[in-house]
Amino acid sequence: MSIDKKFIDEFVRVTSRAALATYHLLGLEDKISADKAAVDSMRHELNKINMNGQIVIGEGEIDKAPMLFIGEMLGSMKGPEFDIAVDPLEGTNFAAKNLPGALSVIAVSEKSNLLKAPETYMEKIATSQVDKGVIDLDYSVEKNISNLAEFKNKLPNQLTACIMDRPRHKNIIETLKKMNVKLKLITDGDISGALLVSNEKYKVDIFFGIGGGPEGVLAAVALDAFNCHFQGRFIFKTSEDKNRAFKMGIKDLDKKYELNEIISGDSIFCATGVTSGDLVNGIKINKNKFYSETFVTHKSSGSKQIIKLNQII
Ligand code: VTB
Repeated sequence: MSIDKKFIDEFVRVTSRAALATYHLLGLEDKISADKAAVDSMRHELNKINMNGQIVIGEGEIDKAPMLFIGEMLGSMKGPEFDIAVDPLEGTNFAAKNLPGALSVIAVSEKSNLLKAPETYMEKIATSQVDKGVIDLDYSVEKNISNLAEFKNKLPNQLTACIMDRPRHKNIIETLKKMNVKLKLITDGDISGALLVSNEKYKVDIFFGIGGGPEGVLAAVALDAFNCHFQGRFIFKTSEDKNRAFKMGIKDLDKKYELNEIISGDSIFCATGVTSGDLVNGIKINKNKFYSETFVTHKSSGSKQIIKLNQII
């Protein structure tokens, strides 16, 4: 079974409308309202689709999130069964400050094919397609960089690594500097950061570091369509985190997830630009119409494209 191509347009509509909903709140330094606008819009649009959709990654658990909570059923309940992961506003800081890189993101798989990621951090590594054993989350930074350089027939100083600029990454960043690897230090938005390895035009060879677990799973769906390499491992700090993950079905808390254990089968990924960034441009409004750009992948058809739309508001 695969996901019918017709659903691409439907999910692009969902993320482009959510991006539009947030557009009006850009630069107001109000992360909560900007996120809420995207969530409300996304839920409204998802419910119009002829599907049995279930949120597996959303705004949190039912007691914490009034909508798009994990387990929530969406759609007309007539149609195929999907697992749905959403990040209605990825980069809430970007939106609140009207900075580049805010996105509205959704990933959809056939039922039971998407990893349910708890709201915790994830250690991640992503590159373009490499031979087995070249890159591994368990290797040192040095080993990954020298292996990648050898694989790409380059020197370490000809490689670029993308990583979130956080104190927790001090050691990785120091090592990369010592090896003369070029850095692309991002302040937020590690879905986009990870996706930069999907095409040479972005000039990023490797993505490293610890960011949100849900964001890791969302990025993995698109990276799977590009046949990229991705591994992730959740990081649980408190016993409460661990219990919650256990209840969600994660038995081995230290497990290193390979891409095919995060997403299997067919999938659709859509990320619409709220503000312009590395992947796509942001929403533009002209009279009664809005223009949107959406980064889209559909695994089974091999479709990978930026869908540009002019829609009536
Ligand atoms: C991460 C990253 C996201 O927020 O979740 C980050 O994956 C939070 O990490 O893309 P910190 O606690 O270190 O800020 C984002 O950057 C979304 O803004």
